[in-house]
Amino acid sequence: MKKQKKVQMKSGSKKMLMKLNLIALLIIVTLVACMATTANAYSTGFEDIVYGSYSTIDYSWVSFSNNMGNLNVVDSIPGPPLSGIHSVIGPNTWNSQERNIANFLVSGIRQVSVVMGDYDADQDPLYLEAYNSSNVLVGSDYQVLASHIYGGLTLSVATAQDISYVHFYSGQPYPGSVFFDNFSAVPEPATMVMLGIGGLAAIRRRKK
Ligand SMILES: [Ca+2]
Ligand SMILES: [Ca+2]
Repeated sequence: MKKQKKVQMKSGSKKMLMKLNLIALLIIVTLVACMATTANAYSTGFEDIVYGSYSTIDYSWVSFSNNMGNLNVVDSIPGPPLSGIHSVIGPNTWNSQERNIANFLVSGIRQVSVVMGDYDADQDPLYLEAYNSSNVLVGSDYQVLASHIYGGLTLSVATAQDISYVHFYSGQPYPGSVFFDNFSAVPEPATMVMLGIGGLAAIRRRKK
């Protein structure tokens, strides 16, 4: 900011204008870099969690749990897009009410994606449901993993409202019988874009 004011005070010459353009370009590049970083703000493939059984799997930004029992970090990777050597599966109760849950510990989450998959044994209907802090459904995704597939599908939601938590699970005939991996969450991209536009507008005004 100080630099820009100094440049403006000397003003006049084409050189100075070029300098201003360069500064504007640098700011734009920085903003774009910030937005790109924000686009991948939070993610985990569970590679950092030791194999075992957990009532909750906790990160600074999210807490994972299952309404029917413990989550199990296992070495089952049926195929892509599951990846690495760690995935997670619930208690596998075959109860249609079994839900994996991710409670966000940070505010402003607007996009969520998760990979769910299985070995080829059965067809898996896959569900992702996003709720706001008033327990209102604000977004959902549904896909069916065919019975011959070794691997999974990526389910995602993007909403205009803040997401407080998501449920993700598989339905009949064997509810709960899928592994999940590569969970990611993106906070408020709209706000970041508005900040970027505001910054650019300020630069334009200064140049005039
Ligand atoms: Ca993994
Ligand atoms: Ca299954």
